[in-house]
Formats: sequence, structure tokens, C-alpha cells
Amino acid sequence: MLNRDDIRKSADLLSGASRILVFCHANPDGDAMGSLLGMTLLLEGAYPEKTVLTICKDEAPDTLQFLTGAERVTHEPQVRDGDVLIFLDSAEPKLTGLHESHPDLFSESTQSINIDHHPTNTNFARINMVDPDAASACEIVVEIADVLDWQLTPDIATALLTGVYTDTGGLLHSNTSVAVYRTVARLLRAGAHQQEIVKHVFRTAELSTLKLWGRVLEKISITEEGGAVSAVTKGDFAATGADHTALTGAIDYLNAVPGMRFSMILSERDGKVKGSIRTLRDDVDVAEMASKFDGGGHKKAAGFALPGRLKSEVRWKVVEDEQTT
Ligand SMILES: [Mn+2]
Repeated sequence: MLNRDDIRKSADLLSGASRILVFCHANPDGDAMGSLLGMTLLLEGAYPEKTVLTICKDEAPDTLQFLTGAERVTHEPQVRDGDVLIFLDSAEPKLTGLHESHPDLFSESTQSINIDHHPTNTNFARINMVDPDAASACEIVVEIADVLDWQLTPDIATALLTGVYTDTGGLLHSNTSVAVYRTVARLLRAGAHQQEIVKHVFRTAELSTLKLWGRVLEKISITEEGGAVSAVTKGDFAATGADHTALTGAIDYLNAVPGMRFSMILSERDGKVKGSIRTLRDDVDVAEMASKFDGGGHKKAAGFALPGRLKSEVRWKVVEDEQTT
């Protein structure tokens, strides 16, 4: 839950704005794009006389181009006196990718509002509405909209539901709280196009991605410690045409093997071997495993990078000739 005073103060700041600039983090995911576009459209409804600019360092990925307003995202902000800035889903200035080229976005004198759910948020703005209990930034945007009586249209609800879905892995991750289900109900009632999101975000994959996943799945081996491990070489990336971003999600399939303590994918990237480790179990700490290789992360998701390349280990054993007679 947010502090109501902060919500009211934000509304006061926005009422006095000459223009409103809305930002999300670079390499936008569903929550970044959903909250960016949802907030843009909400502001246009609440302040029809004001100019609202929608800014992200990078273009929305293809899977999110179906969202209303995706085409209006610009990449180079120009801040003027009187502007009010809103930052979404960004734990710190550098995640916008604009902190070096546009330090004025984060100066003391800038009128800014920071809306986020990362516990690591550095409270870098004038008003900071950070709720680590929220599963997504979109969930917080819905709360703000309802407190301020901003109108949720079907397009807005679709954008915001996209973030709620993607940051909870389609309502499957352990952060899927009662508040998440309540937010989903609120957005569906507002007319969110749930099946559009399922189609574009969850039931879509590039052919190159599927081919890379095929290689990952084919090469799974089970270790003596109860790990499901697979590896992706430079050759696999080259042969399938997929890049490392296509690996996102593949590791969940490795963890699907019954009885596994953890899963790990090793991949070759820029002269290094990257390891991603995940577990679904409470009695396994993959951050500790990663720390043995100078890596780190969370208890359930961690990673490391070591210089070198992958070499496949083939185990041979001698077997008797088959009798052909
Ligand atoms: Mn998020």
C-alpha cells in the first residue's frame, strides 16, 4: 500500500505541470512498457489539456507492439522548465540508460515522481512511491489511478494487465499475492483484452528461439547432485540464429523434471561461459552455489560468468559385441 499523502502530492505536482514526461527502464519488459503506456493514457484522460511524452531509451520488443501507444515511444528526452517527470519500474537512474546522456533528469531541482516495486529502489526522485510488496509497477499504477479516480479504459487496462501478468510469470510466480488477483479482477472488469495478451506475449516465439530451446532440451543431463543441466555453445547460437535473449524462460523447462533440486544453463557469450541457476525448492540456495564461481543473485535465481569456453565431456564405456548370428 502506498502513502496516500504521496499520491495527493503527486496529483498536485501533475496539476501544475506544463508538460508531463513518462519514462521506464531501458530494454523494456512487459511491466516497463505496460506501466509506461498505461500511465501515458491515464494522464491524457486526467489532464486532456496537457502534453504527455512517452519515453524509453529502447524500442518496445515485437511482442509488446500490440499495446496501444507503443508507436509513440520516443528515445531522446528534452526537459524544459515546468516539466514533471514520472519514472516507472526503474530501481535507479542508471536503469533508464539515460543517466549519463541526460543527467538533468535526475538533478535536485527536477520535479519528478518515482513509481516502483523493487526493494532496491534508491528513492532518487522528488516524490517516491515504492512498494516492495507489489508484484509489478503496473499494480501500483492501478492503485494510484483508483485513489485519484482516473478512468481505466480497456486499452489502459490491457497495458496494465500485461505488466501484472509478465512480472508474475502468468500468475505462476510466488509473488502472485491476493492483491495481484484483486488487481487482475479490477483490470478485467475495466475491459482488459486478456486473450490479446496471452496471444502476443505468452503464446508467441520466434522460430529461432524454438530451435535454440530444442537444443537446450535435447542436451539436458541430470547430475548426481540432482541438477538438470544443459549447455548452449556459440555454435548453437549460430546454427539457430537466436541470440542469448532467447534463453529467457528455457530454464523453467529444466526445472520441470520431477525431483530436481536445481536447474542450470551454461552458455557461451563474448569469450565467457555464463551460468544461470534456478530452483523451485526452499531448501536449496542457488545464490550460494553461484558464489562458488564468483557469481551471485537471489536464493531461487542466481548466476555467474567465468572466462573460457564450453567443452563437452563424453564418457565412454566398453560394451560387449552384439551377437549377430
Ligand atoms: Mn517490474
